[in-house]
This record gives sequence, C-alpha cells and structure tokens, in this order.
Amino acid sequence: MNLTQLLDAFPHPVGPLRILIVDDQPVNIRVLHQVFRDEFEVLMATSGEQAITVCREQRPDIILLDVIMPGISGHEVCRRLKADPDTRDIPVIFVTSQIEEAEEAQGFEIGAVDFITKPVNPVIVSARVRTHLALKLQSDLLRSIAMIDGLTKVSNRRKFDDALAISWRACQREGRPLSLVLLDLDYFKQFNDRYGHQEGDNCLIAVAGALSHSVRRPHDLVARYGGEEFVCILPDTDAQGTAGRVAEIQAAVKALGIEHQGSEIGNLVTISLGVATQVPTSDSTPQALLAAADRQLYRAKQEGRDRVCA
Ligand code: GH3
Ligand code: MG
Ligand code: MG
Ligand code: MG
Repeated sequence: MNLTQLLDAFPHPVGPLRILIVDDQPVNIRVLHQVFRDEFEVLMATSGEQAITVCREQRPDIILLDVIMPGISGHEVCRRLKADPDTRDIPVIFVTSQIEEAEEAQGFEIGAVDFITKPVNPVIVSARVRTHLALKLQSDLLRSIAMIDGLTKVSNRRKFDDALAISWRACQREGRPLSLVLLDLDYFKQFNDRYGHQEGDNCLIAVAGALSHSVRRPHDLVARYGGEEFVCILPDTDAQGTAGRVAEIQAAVKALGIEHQGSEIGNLVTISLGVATQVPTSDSTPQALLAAADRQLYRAKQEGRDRVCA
C-alpha cells in the first residue's frame, strides 16, 4: 500500500504527516525542508534539547536527526526518545557525514531505522523517508485495529483492559472518582431469533453508535465487553455525574427506536445497566470495581430489565 492508501485505511482520520528535521546548521535544515515541504508538514529543531521537546509536544511521524550537535548528541536524543513510551514509536533516521561502520552499528543498536549521509541526495532521502513512513503507518494501523471491535468499531476488550488500568492509576494518583457502566441488551437472544443474526448485528452497531455519542469526554472509553454487552469507563466522574451520563445513554438507545416484538417488556430494544463508582485505593483493584458493576447489572436484570442499578 502507498501512503495515501494507508492513510485511508485507518478507522479514524489521520492529519497531515509530520516530519521533524533536526540539525544544528540551519543550512542543512533548509535543504531538507525544500525536499519535504510540498508533501508533509515540516517541523524543525536546531538542538537535541529542542528536538525532544518538539517530539513530546507534537509527536511527529518521523525524525531526520543530525548526529553531531553541540549540547546533547543525536545518539543521546535517540536514546531518550526510545526510553519514553510516548515517543519510542517515532522512527528515527540519522543524517550524518560520518559513515564509520562502528558508528552506524551503534546507531541501529539504539533504535534508528536508517542512515542517510550528507550531503543528502534529495531523491534518495525522499524515497527512504516515504518507505519508513509507510512502515510506521502500517504498524500504527495494526496497533489500532488490534484495539477495535470489528463489528461495532468501538474499543475491544483488550483496549478496555489497558484503558481501565491506566484510568485506575490516574484517578488513584489524583484522588478522583472512577465510574464504570456495564450494560447488556435485554432479550437479545429473542431479537436474533425473530429478526435474524444480521439484524442483530445491525442493532449492536446502532447501540454502539448511541453509546459513543453519549460518552464522549477525551478520557472516557466505550468498549464492547462481550457479545451484546458494552462497558463505559468514566474517569473523574462521581456517582451523580455518572447518573447523568447513564440517563443520556438510556435515552439515546430508546431514541434509536429499534423494534423488538420478541421482547417481554415492550416492543423496542432496551438495555439494562449496572454502575459502580469509587476513588481507587491501593487496597482495592479495578477488577473489584468491574465486579461491583456486574453485580448491579445482574440486579437490574433480576428487577425486570430496562433499568439502572447503582
Ligand atoms: P437478557 O435480557 O437476560 O440479557 O437476555 P438475552 O437474551 O439478551 O441474553 P443471553 O445471554 O441469553 O443472549 C445473548 C444473545 O446475544 C445470544 C447471542 O446469540 C447474541 N449475540 C452475542 N453476540 C452477538 C453478535 O455479535 N451478533 C448477534 N447478532 N448476536 C449476538
Ligand atoms: Mg551537526
Ligand atoms: Mg442480554
Ligand atoms: Mg449478555
């Protein structure tokens, strides 16, 4: 796949590709800027320190990194970027006039993907950058596909597990409440029996859409937990805030107006929800919070479905 095809394959929009050029000599930056400015957004840095700041703040898609610079060297910049989970996946290409074997080997050892020698040949540098960008996009794409549920396009169970651990730690650190909402479609077996599996799938897609619409703060997460069961992570949200969110979810699912003549409690698709909230502590676990939400969901089913228990 070429770069354009790769960008189109992503399940979410990807902005223009960004390349960071790092060199202590502005004239070298200018040469590379000429090569890339028509096709990419070009970021620039004239020192190693500046390069690291730009990487943390702007997450370029690839870096062309000078080796010899006053202050911290290109090698050290690369080492630090590779040590930071936020920046370690950005491919680094060293641009250097030194082409000693040992130096090149060392560069690969600390995580570079390629070497380009100065003075740069514009055709070669452009071809190499495109190749490494394509590889990087492929690995980004695989990573994002691995975290998404194929049917409904919300996060999958694996992403949920990761995100729950991250939110738990963040809320524990800040002493803030974390809420989980677990929800399950009512009488969904009968829905499939009456309308067919394909319509069942369409219903799950519609419900996932309604959830995503209702749960939309930057650190919130909606995931498909299992067959017809979804879960929402609401960090920094207390019981009262969660109640508001849950009311919106219920209304959004009702507003879909999906007919369900096989339901024993009406003729529309409905959901049951279980909610649990706590400020994470070191003597409790995210699994215990999830289990608490599951118990509430079970209660909601027992008490007649189409309701929330908290
Ligand atoms: P309850 O109100 O107690 O939750 O009853 P239910 O019928 O929804 O619960 P049950 O667990 O008995 O059935 C869940 C159904 O969900 C059975 C299964 O075929 C269906 N299901 C699970 N995953 C999918 C899916 O990906 N697509 C479709 N169409 N159906 C699914
Ligand atoms: Mg230099
Ligand atoms: Mg069900
Ligand atoms: Mg179920």
